[in-house]
Amino acid sequence: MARHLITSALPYINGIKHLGNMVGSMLPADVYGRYMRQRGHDVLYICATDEHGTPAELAAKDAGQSVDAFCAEQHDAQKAIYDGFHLQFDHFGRSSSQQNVELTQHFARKLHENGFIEERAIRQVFSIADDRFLPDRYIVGTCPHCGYDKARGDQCENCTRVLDPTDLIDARSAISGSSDLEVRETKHLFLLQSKLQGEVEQWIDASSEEWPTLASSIARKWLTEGLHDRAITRDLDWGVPVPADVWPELAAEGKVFYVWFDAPIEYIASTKEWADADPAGRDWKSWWYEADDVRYTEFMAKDNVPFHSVMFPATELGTREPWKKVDFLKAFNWLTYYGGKFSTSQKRGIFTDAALELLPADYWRYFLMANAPESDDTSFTWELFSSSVNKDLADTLGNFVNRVLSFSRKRFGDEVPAGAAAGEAERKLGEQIAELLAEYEGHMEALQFRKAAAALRALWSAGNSYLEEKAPWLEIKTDQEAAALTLRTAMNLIRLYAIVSEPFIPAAAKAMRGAFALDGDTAAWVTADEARALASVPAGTAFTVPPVLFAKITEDDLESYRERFGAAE
Ligand code: B3M
Ligand code: ZN
Repeated sequence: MARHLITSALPYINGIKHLGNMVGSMLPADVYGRYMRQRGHDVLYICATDEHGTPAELAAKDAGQSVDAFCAEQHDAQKAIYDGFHLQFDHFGRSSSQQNVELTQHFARKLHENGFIEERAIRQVFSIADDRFLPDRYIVGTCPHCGYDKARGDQCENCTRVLDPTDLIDARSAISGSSDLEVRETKHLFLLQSKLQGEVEQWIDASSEEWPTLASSIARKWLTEGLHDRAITRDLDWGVPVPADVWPELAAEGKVFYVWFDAPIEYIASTKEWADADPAGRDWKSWWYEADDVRYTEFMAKDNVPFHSVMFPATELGTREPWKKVDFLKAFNWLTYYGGKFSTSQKRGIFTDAALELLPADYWRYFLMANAPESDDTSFTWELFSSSVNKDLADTLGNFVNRVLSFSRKRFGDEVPAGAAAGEAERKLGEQIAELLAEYEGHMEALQFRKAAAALRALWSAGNSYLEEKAPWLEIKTDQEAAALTLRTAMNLIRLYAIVSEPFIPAAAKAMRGAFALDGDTAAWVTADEARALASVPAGTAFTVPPVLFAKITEDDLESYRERFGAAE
């Protein structure tokens, strides 16, 4: 049994996230975590809300709340939604936790001791209209590299290049829109990434080989551009304070650490939050410190790759302490809405809260993973969504389950019928299911989710082909025993589907598994032999017929969704 540490990019605290945010981080992490748990591994899935930085401050101000109260409320609101999507975090923490303050300050002290932090006077953008220094994300302007006119002072989300605010053309305050900006001198702490370039390159060479190209190519691009020393403090009221014992002057000025310095450290701190809830039974450090027995997989969207593949490992290396670095970095492209960006402000696209109001989580989980933006962007359209869920979930899986159980109950009662002994058709089916199962497992181990969903569909389709070929509704006219065998075999397929579908559609999987009264039944994975035999549900097992698993989306539904959420312009 291996130990698998899984983290997904921390959603910013401000605002309910849209589906694109979830499909590029938390959802695939959950699918993978569920699968690894069912395979019997020791899994720890950690996430948290990313609560520092100007976004939280400004959003709290707009909400007329203190930042802490705003963050506490938003954290719970987001967590409730993720519970609705059946995301099984072992802990969903908060980057404003005391554990993160202590760990972030510890990292800063060690980096300082080892000569990787330096105090420098810099010229920073000050907004007269807002009477404050403007952190990078709150300076917007035109990107000097690609001309994108909504580039942020820290990164251009169009060409993903990392920027400094003074690079921007026609810079203006994102708070007031004022371009009445001036550059003033102020002191900040710098992480001397340039001194760690060689070590980071060595680490990337040694560890990024198996990463998806999307992740390794972005990491290499950033390394090729050269690691620049980066300011890791800000003039904000909200954030991890600079420790006064090391930097008394900056602490007295109320400087806090840059959100991207403390946020990745929250992966560790959130693990400590988890352990602090049960100190006798949980050991947070064994997952992160000298954790050579742990395999660490990260999930994120591509714009987060630079910070995770270079800056955070550089920070860990600079402490000269054995903190666990990522083993596999799974990065995703974007989910767009009819080819355009989801937008909170322009209310374009589906947000996680609205999605759950419309349809159960399984519909979204399946569609998003079966169409995950792995090698390219995926454009969400209502037409693609409805055809995918109607065909795969309602027709192929749901219909199979309902017609097998309903027909058997009608003709043979509430117990799995015995019937004849398995014949050549069942042997062939068993071989086919075992092969498809192995294919599915291969894609899941490789974190290829679209391919895994395709293999899962093939498993569901194999059951339908068997049913059509045997046609128990015809067999029963001449050979009851044959019809019973077919139905018993199909019922064993239903239980197998319940187990192997759980990572993608946990609620429907639970309903399928719950149909059979099997003592001590668990979601433990199916072995190849069990797949071949298709006999885990013995004759005589009592069963019930669950409600229809997936109601189809109608044309009227589609019309109303397009109306409410917008459609192709
Ligand atoms: N809060 C997600 C984003 O850029 C950012 C991830 C932090 S992970 C340490 O939207
Ligand atoms: Zn750009």
